[in-house]
Amino acid sequence: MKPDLFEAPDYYNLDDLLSDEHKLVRDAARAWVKRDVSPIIEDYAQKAEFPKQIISGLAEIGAFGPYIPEEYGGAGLDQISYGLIMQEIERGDSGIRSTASVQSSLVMYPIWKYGNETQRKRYLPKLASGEWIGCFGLTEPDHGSNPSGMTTNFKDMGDHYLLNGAKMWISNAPFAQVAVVWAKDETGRIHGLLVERGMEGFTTPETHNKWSLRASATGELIFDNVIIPKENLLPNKSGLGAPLGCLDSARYGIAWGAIGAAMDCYDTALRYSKERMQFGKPIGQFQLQQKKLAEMITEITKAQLLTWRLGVLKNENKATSAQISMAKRNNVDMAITIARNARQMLGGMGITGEYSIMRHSMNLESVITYEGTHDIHLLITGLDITGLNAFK
Ligand code: TGC
Ligand code: FAD
Repeated sequence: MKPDLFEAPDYYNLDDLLSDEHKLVRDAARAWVKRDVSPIIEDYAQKAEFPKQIISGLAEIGAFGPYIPEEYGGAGLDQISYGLIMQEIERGDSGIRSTASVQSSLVMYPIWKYGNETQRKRYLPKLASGEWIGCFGLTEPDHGSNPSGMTTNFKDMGDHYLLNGAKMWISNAPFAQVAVVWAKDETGRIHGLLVERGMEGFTTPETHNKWSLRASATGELIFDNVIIPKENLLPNKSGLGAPLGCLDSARYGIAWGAIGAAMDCYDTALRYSKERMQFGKPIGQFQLQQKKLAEMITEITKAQLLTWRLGVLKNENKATSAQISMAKRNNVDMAITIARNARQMLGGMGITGEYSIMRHSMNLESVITYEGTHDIHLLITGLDITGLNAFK
C-alpha cells in the first residue's frame, strides 16, 4: 500500500470551532492511525482478520469510552472529542472504528447508564483499558430492522436465569469476553444481560466470506440453556428504548466516522488527480474531474457542519434521536457516493489495494446497513416530521 500522506480537508475553517482539547485529542488519534493502522490495514483486510495488536493503541487514544467518566477508566471527554476520535479511526478503516464504537457506545454505555455500581466497577475499567473486548447482541436471524420481534428469551429459575436464542451479525463476537445481550423475559419485556465467554452453552461462531468490513470480526451469539447469574441483569432500564438508547450514541459516532472515510477518499483522489498525466495534462485539469472533486469537498463540508452542530447539541443534552438518524443517514450516503466517485478518478488503480478507496467503498456497504439501514433512518425522519408512523 502507498505511504499514508493524508491531509485533512477543512474548507470552512472548522478548526476555529474546536477547543484546544478537541484538536489535541483529534491530532493524537490522527497520528496513531498514520503510525499504527495505515501500514497494516490493507494486509489485515485482505486476510479478513482483525488486527488485535492495535487494541492497546485504541485504548491509549481514548477510543474505548471517550465520554465515560474517568472514575470508571474512561477518558471523560465531551461528545465532540468522541466524534473526532471516531472520524480519525474511520479515516483509517470502518472496521476498526466498529470495534471502538461497539466497545464504547454499545457495551460501556449500557453498563454505565443501565448497570449498577458493582457492574460498572467490574466491567468498565477492563473495557476502557482494552483488557476485555465487548460485543452487543440485538440483531437476530429473523429480526434485524425490527428488533422488537426478537425471540431470544430468559426464564427466571429462582436463583438464576436460563437464556436461550441466537443473535446474528455481531461485531467483535468471535473474541469478545463479554456480550451485552438483549432478551425478553417471560412477560415479553426486553432486558440487557451480561453474558461472559466461558459460560456453559454460550458459543460465538465467526461469520466468514464478507466482502465488507473484512478487518472487523463478525459472528453469531448462540445461547443454549445458558445459566446467567441474577446479578448479570442490567437493572436500571428495560424495554426496547434501552438498546435503542445505546444505538443513539453509536449512530452519532458513525456520523463522524463516515466523514473520516470520505475525507480519506477525497484526499487520495485529489492527490492522484495532480500526479496522473493523460493527454499531456494532470487529470485534475479536466473539468469533469474537477466537478467530481468540487462536489466531494462541498458534501464533506456540509457534513462537517451538520455533525459539529449535532455535537454541540449532544454536549447540551439536546440532540434528538431523529436528528442523530438524519446525520447518520446523510453522512454515510455522502461517504459512499464520494468513495465511488473517487474510485473512478483513480481508473484501474482504484480497484487495487495500493490505495484505500476500494476498501472504504466496500466497508461503507456495511456502515449504510448496520445501526439502522439507510431506509430505516429516512422513515425515522419521516415519522418525526409528519407524526405518522410507517413502522406500525
Ligand atoms: P418504537 O415503538 O418506535 O420504540 C420502542 C421504544 O423505544 C423508544 N425509542 C428510542 N429510545 C431511545 N433512543 C431511540 N433512538 C429510540 N427510538 C425509539 C420509543 O420511545 C419506545 O419507548 P416506549 O417507552 O414508548 O416503549 O419501536 P419500533 O419497534 O416501532 O421500531 C422502531 C425502529 C424501526 C425505528 C427501531 O426499531 C430501529 O431503529 N430499527 C433499526 C434496528 C437497528 O438499528 N439495529 C442496530 C443493531 S446494532 C448494530 O447494528 C451494531 S453495528 C456496530 C458496529 O460495528 O459499528
Ligand atoms: P432487514 O431488516 O431484513 O432489511 C432488509 C431490507 O428491508 C433493508 O433494505 C431495509 O431497509 C428494508 N426494510 C426493513 N424494514 C423496512 C420498512 N419498515 N420499510 C421499508 N424498508 C424496510 N447487529 C447487532 O445487534 N450488533 C452488532 O454488533 C452488529 N454488527 C453488524 C456488523 C455488520 C458487518 C453487519 C452487516 C451488520 C451488523 N449488525 C449488528 C446487524 C445490523 O444492525 C442489521 O444488519 C441491520 O439492522 C439490518 O437488519 P437486516 O440485515 O436483518 O435487514
